[in-house]
Amino acid sequence: MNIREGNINFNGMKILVVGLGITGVRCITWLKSMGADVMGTDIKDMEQIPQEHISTLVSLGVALETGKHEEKTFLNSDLIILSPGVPTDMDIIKRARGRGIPVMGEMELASRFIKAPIIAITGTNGKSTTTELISLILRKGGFRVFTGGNIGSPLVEHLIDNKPIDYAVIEVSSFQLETIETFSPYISIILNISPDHLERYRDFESYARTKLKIYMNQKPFTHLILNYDDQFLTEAPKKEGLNIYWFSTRSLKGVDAFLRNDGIIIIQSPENGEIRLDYGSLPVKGLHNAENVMASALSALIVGVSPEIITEALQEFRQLPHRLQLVATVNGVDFYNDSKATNIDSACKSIMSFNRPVILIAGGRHKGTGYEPLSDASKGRVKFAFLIGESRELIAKSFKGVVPFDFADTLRDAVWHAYSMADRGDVVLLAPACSSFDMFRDYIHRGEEFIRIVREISYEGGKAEISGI
Ligand code: UMA
Ligand code: ADP
Repeated sequence: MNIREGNINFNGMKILVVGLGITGVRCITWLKSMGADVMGTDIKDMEQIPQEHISTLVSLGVALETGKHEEKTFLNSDLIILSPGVPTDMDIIKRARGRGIPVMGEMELASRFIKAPIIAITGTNGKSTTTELISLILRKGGFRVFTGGNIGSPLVEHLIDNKPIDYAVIEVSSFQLETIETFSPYISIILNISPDHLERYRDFESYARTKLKIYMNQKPFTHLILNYDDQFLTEAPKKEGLNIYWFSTRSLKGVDAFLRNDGIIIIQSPENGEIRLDYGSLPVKGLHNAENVMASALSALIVGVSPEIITEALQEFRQLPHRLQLVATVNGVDFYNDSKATNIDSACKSIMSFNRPVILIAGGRHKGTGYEPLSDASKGRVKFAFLIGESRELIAKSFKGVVPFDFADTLRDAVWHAYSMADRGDVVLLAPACSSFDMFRDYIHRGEEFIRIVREISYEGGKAEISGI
């Protein structure tokens, strides 16, 4: 079997797609259109899989196995494609590999057929923001762009669209990187690496090493953009022949993009000029977003977008929902929704973005990482914390004696209590540091609930001075 670029013959090939989420359904749709004999399997029962997925698959005439993964289904295949959420170390997958059956992830599969250069963004935090920033700048610069990957549309979506593009700008998760073999971006970015997903990885090292796979297959003279303030990245083994660019919010020397003490960002690309930006005048806030801006501007300079267009696009960019999003100001109290702060580092960055008292709402499903850094970041900044969800006892252990806190049984209780103790000028911040699955469908559901409760407060809170809703 040869499924390398240009040499494809899926006709009659028996392909098993594992996982019937968005990735599985879109993979199956494309593979069917290429003439493959596709089957889908999902560990969930039929009724638990979204109805629209099942309808699509039934209308495509695809054989389905649900509620189980049978060994014979795997061993009878010519090729197995995994969705990112499927653990790659399952016995059944090992046995298939042992029989010589190729197993690959959707990103690896799709990237083999994509002709346009890929700009790939990974990191523990900031991937979606940076993916959207780069896409906006490139589009403003006149390029045709596909935006996708972990941000929501699997890469295979572009193969289904089949529209001409100049660049594929894709967010790449560590799960997707686990199964790459030849995936080779033109520009890759690693924004940062901090502990996350320890429910899937043995330890921090194995999670962090997976992130480095993003540049391992890159061709000479292609580009790699890294965070100079991240020790794991400065010490990581590099690949010979790549153009490496560093950005920093702490160092002024030895880097290609930096933030000066006066708030001016300088971004230099040896070939394509320099940008000076008054960071304070941009709509995005916080040191972490300065990093995202630097990484985005560096990639845009590399592909030849002019400094003027980059500056214009950065001025236009609006914070994505559920990321440090100002929801409303009620009687002088600002409510910020950072529901996407699903790990410790992003929640710390969120808290540190404010130089006024914060009433924090944190907690949710524990992801295996200790809360001491959260307690350190909160010290002196968080005047009170309301802890919710499964992890509240664990967080409480770290906060004890450092940050005053109380438990709340629901998000609604937490937000109302937070408001009742807030003074004018305070911030009520939802930055959970945990995933949402104990109480909500996902982080979007959690963020939307927060917004709904803030709305309730602004309506019921008497004669409120309200802005933002
Ligand atoms: N499943 C099995 N067998 C298993 C495990 C899972 O059949 O052993 C099934 C589940 O029952 C479920 C299906 O697989 O029905 C779900 O597949 P999936 O988890 O890969 O989810 P998708 O809907 O395909 O979405 C995936 C990404 N999800 C994950 O990586 C968990 C989405 O990222 C991504 O947007 C989408 O592909 C398109 O590329 C989400 C995410 O949470 C947002 N990502 C993690 C993160 O950002 O931290 C990595
Ligand atoms: P990802 O796609 O990697 O989850 P997002 O852009 O969706 O990243 O942001 C996720 C969370 O991380 C939000 O809480 C956001 O405020 C925070 N964040 C964004 N950029 C960074 C960064 N460079 N470093 C740390 N935290 C960040």
